[in-house]
Amino acid sequence: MPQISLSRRLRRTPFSEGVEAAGVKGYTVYNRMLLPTVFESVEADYHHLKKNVQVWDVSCERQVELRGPDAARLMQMLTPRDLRGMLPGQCFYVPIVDETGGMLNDPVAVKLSEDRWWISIADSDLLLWVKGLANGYRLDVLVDEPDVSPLGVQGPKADELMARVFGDRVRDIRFFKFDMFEFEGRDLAVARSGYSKQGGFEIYVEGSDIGMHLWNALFSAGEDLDVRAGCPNLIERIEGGLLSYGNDMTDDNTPHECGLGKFCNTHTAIGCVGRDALLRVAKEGPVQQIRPIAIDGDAVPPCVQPWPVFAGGKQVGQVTSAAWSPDFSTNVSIGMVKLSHWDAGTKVEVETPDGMRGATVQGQFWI
Ligand code: THG
Repeated sequence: MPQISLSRRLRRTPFSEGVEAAGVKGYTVYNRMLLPTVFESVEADYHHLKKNVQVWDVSCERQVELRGPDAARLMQMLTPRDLRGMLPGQCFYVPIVDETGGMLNDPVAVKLSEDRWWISIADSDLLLWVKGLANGYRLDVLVDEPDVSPLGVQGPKADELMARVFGDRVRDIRFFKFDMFEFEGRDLAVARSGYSKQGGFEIYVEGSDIGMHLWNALFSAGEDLDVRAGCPNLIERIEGGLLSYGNDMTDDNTPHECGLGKFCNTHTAIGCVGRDALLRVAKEGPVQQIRPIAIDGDAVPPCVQPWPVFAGGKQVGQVTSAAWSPDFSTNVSIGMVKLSHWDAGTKVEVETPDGMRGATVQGQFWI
């Protein structure tokens, strides 16, 4: 197979040295930065994540920082989620939409203070859209990408490992909240969040220089916990229904099609640039929506192009992420399915690269 050539344009991270010493076997590119995808094997990594604790280099979740008197106003322009009740110390999963109501990103918004926010972005160039709005509307706000690199600590033993490095106070952090913790004289935001359903934390590492110090501190403290380097796991995130921007949805989809309607308060999100468009589409309701789909047969190959979903000889959707699940003994997948066929239990066929497979639309994700 051809290799992807490295250069300055493909950014390394403050933790790349540790990731490579840990024997990373595969990378993807995310926000023009390296993101590990495999250490031992996707299956071995999956079993370890569900039993132990892993340290994830998710530096590629870059921050778009908003700083200044108009920061909160700009943040509300970006999303149909009503942010008026959000307090400093909270994180919100927020759909970001354009003027047509199309999804531009699905980041975690972090409210540091009234006039300072981080947008922890998925894989799209959100910085350019945000700078464009700030300048076009002549807002009093600075928009840039700070030297902040999230480090994930995920898995059932995450609390124990984090308490050893940051103290027992980390155990008190509630889901999607953060607090400040000192490491080597630096104050770091530590949130209870992360791209897995196994529980854990994200440390927003401010200053690349301390990256490897923190990486090493976590591995030293967790030797007896069998702490390993890990990464977002394809199987686990499909089982849990965690969406991947660019794979499971694009700017052609509304938040409602993505099942993110619960994170929209479009009527009260005054100022959101996609508000009028979303009010129109939300009134009709979506005609296609993200669904979990179980695909029959043995392990499917990786889904690198959408797989058409058929019923009665007609295309009724597409699968965009799929993997064999050892724990559920089926192929788990995420697809976009038309309203006529999205009810739980609906039988469909999926055209995979190695042939047609029977499949069943599920009522809920596996975890
Ligand atoms: N953490 C941080 N930044 C990120 C991600 C992250 N940026 C990129 C990417 N992940 C953004 N996408 C997601 C997708 C899902 C979730 C978070 C970010 C998520 N969802 C939970 C769920 O669906 O169960 C909870 C959402 C909620 O209830 O608020 O966590 O992972 N920093």
